[in-house]
Amino acid sequence: MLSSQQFQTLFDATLNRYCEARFLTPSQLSDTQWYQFLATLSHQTVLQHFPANAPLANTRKVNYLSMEFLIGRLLGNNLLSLGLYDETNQQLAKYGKNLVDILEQERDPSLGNGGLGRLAACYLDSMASLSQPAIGYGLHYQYGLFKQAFGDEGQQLESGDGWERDFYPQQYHRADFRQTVGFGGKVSLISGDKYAWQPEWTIFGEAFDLPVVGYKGVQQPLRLWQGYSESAFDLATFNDGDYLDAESRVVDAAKLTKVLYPNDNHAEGKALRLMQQYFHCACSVADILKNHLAQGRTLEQLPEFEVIQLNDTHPAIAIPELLRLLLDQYDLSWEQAWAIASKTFAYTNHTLLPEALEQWDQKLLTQLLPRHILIIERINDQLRQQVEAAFDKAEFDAAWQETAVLFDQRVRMANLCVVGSFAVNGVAQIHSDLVVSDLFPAYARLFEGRFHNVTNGITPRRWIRQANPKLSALLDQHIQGDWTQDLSLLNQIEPLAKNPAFQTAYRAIKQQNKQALAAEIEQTLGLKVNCEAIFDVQIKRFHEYKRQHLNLLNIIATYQSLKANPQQDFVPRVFIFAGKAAPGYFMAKQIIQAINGVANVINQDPDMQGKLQVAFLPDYRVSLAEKIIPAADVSEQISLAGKEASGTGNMKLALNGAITLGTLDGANVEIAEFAGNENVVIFGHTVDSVRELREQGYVSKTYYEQDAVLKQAIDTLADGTFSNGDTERFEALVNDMLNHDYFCVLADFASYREAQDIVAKRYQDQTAWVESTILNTARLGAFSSDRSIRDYQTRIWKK
Ligand code: GLS
Repeated sequence: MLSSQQFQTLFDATLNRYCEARFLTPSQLSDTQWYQFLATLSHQTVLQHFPANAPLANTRKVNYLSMEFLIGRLLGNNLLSLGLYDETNQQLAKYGKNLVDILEQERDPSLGNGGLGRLAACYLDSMASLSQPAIGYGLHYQYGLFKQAFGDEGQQLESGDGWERDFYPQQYHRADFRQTVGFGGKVSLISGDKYAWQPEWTIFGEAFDLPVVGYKGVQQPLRLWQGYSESAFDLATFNDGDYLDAESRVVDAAKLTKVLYPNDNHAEGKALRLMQQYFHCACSVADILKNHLAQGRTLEQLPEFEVIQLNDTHPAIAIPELLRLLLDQYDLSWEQAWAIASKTFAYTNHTLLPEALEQWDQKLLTQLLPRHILIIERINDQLRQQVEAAFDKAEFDAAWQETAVLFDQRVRMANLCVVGSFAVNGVAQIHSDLVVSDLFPAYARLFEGRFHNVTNGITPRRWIRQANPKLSALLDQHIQGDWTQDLSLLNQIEPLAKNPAFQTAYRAIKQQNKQALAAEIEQTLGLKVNCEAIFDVQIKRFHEYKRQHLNLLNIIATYQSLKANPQQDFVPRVFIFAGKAAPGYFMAKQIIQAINGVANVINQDPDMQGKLQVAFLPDYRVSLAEKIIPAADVSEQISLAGKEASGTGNMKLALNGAITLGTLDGANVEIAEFAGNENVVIFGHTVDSVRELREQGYVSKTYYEQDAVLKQAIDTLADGTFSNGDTERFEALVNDMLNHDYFCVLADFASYREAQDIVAKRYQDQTAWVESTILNTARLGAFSSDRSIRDYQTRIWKK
């Protein structure tokens, strides 16, 4: 580590060089240039002065394969981890600059969609902080998740998010770590279990390493692969005179890592996506094997030293890829290869939604990966024998229907993962239980001991220390020990929950954070919000199961009630939304547009000023989340029970002192358990009662007909009140709610409104409210991603 003096010297020398190269003096540097300079300085400091990871005795090295790493801005986080945040600020002050402003210059590398990608980033942070040897493997997308804006009619507009990957200062291009990846072509049997694959075309993958800097820990890489063509022209084809076709291969390679698929909880059955997945896996598996063998270890020792953790099914093709290499390149028998692979992979399931469980068309897979399909068929045959042996004749059909990897001309990737992994885990207790009871009961019988739970977590470095510096300073004052490294220490503030001085301080911080967010809202939307109001926050992807439209119906009903009865005793509210919808997800986009339509009317109504306001901030991303979360009073976690695997925003918000208003879904269940039922507000149907509702034949219209408040809310959505008289704009959404409503919004409406009343009543007693929010911070230390990583170490990665 650098001493303060050493850092100062390095800072001055690097700044001199940076300025000289540009013929500028420090006072002439723009904020963007200051950012570039600092990012380069921080990157060099990490590589030259921060220790790389060393193996641990009792856990294997983790190779974390994920198509998404939603890392967010790195500079601030890295300076904090290096212990150089304050020093840097002091150095900058000499030039009249402020670090917070400079950090705003960094573009978020948005290389993920939502919770799944952000979880991967939190886990990299925790693994580096705990010195768990690990490497993240992902793709170096040119465009991350699209930028979101809103059109005149409140509709979502998408544009490309160029994060200028080619100029990103905090990465290292390792052109020497080059892999060749084949596609298409023919397969021929050599002998025994060995085949030869002659791909039709090949492309290169080159690595870009972004160092992940652990808090007072070590640094290790996030390795992102980028696609290149073998050469500008495939010369053989060129000589044949078919050079136009040769050129099209060039496009294919560049296209491969051009853009992140913008889907969350939804599988896209496109060939390009499958190619991305295979490219990612082929590069990563080859790299893992190369590194393993370079240490003088045998192939048989692979599972002893390495684990390949599959972040959902997106990297599932890594399983047949490893088998292929072991069989065809290293001449192992099927039994030997299987023994190695099946002890190396572990799979995390992140969703039960059927539309998100990937299945590939067998024909497409055969065309693109002819050797892999043979391996998958072999896995399927082997599995069939196991299922035949374990289930009697009467049970077999049902068991096979659930467990088969190849079924109905489809390759079921979740099944491939379960069969090919030694451990499978869900991401919150209720979700892990449902994986066993609803998704894979036959597998649970077949592979006893394979299924686990590891409840998700979030890194306290980014989500408290960095995002909420004021709260962090208060915690520092009152907690013995470094809570950033051991979040269970937060329980030391529990005895202070009733302490008036502590309450005042805690509340003042929330108020200041609300003011900062209010300034952001005003700057972005031109809307002045009332900081005395409850800041009620729903920030996440737009998805019907997350039910932003339930929130919206309550807002409309509240508006109508205030219009009808302006004198009522009302606790002012600002409803804050942020989130993106997949560009192809029509219904989610309708919900976005409807919220904007309602916001427009309410915010312009003079009767509502300071009472009821709706702020929908565009372009939700990590850096925006960091601004909203510390300012929230209420955290909306209102998915239909059984649909949200875990959630992680719920953890960030609660730890920063927001009260969870939620259903018994995902990690809400555990949040309620730890915080205490009196410190959350739970409503709505449970997993069991949803089941009953469906069995009885759920008819949403009955609720509409029997509840005048609900009816009026839906009717005004339909009658043009919120769409400038356009009665068609929200037709699809209204029709869906009345005639379909798969996610039971109408069934939970009454209960949700009651819960909202409870929130308002509790907020009126500020002393009790603040006590409750303090207890949320004090009691939720278990939701640190450090705890999750320790769970992975003891339950899954152990040697
Ligand atoms: C998700 C789930 O929907 C979230 O509930 C979960 O918190 C997250 C991380 O485990 O994974 N699955 C998914 O496809 N996108 C997600 O955010």
